[in-house]
Amino acid sequence: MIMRTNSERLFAEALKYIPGGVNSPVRAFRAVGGQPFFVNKAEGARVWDVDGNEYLDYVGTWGPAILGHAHPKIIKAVRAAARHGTSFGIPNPFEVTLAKMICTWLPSVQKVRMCNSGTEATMSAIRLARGFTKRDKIIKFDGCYHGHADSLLVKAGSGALTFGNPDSAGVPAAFTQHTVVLPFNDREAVKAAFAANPDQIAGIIVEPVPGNAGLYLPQPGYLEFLREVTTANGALLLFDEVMTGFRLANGGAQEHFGITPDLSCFGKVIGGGLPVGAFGGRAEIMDYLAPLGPVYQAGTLSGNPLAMAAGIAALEELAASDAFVKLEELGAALEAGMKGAAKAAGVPVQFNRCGSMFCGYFTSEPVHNVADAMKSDRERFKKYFHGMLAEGIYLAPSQFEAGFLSTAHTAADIEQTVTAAAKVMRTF
Ligand code: HOZ
Repeated sequence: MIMRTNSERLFAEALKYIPGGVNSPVRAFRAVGGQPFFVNKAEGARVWDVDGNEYLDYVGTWGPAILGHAHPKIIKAVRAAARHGTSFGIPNPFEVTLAKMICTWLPSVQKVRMCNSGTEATMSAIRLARGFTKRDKIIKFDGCYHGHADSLLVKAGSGALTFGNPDSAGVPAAFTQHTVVLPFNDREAVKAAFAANPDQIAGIIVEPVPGNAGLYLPQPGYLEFLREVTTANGALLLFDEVMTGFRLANGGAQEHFGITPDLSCFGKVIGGGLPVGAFGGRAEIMDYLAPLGPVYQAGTLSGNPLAMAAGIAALEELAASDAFVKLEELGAALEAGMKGAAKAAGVPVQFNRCGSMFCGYFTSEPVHNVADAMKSDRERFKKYFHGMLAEGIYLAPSQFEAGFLSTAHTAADIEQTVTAAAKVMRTF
């Protein structure tokens, strides 16, 4: 029996002062029941709670920790930067270095603007796409989550889907009237939307590998189709690579699938675990941003020296190591192990994976979009989540989130996970 008395005490206190006791809804365990634990320390692939319990972590701070927690090179870089000041609101050299790295590794990105979160990145990129094309409508896909900006909080994934509020209260209908929501992996729906809205669609925003309703992949040719249909209609293609950027490859999903979007959004990995976001793309589009152009976007802490230093250290380490080879090997081992464990236990599971991102759904049918994802047995997921937690393995506390591997995970960790999953699924 795992004791979490310190976490329980802290959560009771947190509930008095913080709505729901958490600063982001997905942390609250409400989809799986129970209470969140409070973390004291994280290192490598593991986190320790305030009661001293150890967990093998597949949340990885929701994606950023691709090198594992507290990577020595990131800690060193942040310490060194902090000695010179934590924020200037004046340009600093780190901004130039990180911008150059992003532009060098992603050929589609000729210029990039830093901000503070993925939400800021997508919100700003949408505004830029509208300003550049002088069109109002955007297409997004059901179950994709692009942060919590008003115009994008329509049929959104992640916590919005988890808690049954995919269209948030507090967003006036007028703010979303220009957002066209379509099913993912459905070409005819996209063609019909363009036909119904001639010369009105500024762009399509898409997570190239949607990771906010669990994880499912684009069907072969689908991203190519999105590229073609946007170009043919004078619209922009926006890749939300907040999760996939520098995770599926140094050049993100666009390198992995060989697609060139017009604009891309980043976050998570490029901040090395510090708060960051960025959006970038073709120079002629990016130059529409203030101070050069008419589209306004700003931020006191944008380009923050600590976040930039952490991001540079993370990307340098990714480039200098065989990280993506290792992540693929670990991912393949996890996938094979989990499929084997499910089969042996006689439990229908769809284990979707792309590189170091994964999700298991408790359904016998393939999952290609959010409607398929909704067929997963969520009562079973709850049992699975708590069973794994009891085995010391921390998965995202929702069926509608992706799992993340890091280079700090080992073959032994995968074996431990598969053994635990087999044990838990045998109790179903
Ligand atoms: N995009 C992450 C969830 N899918 C963010 C985590 C959060 O919302 O707290």
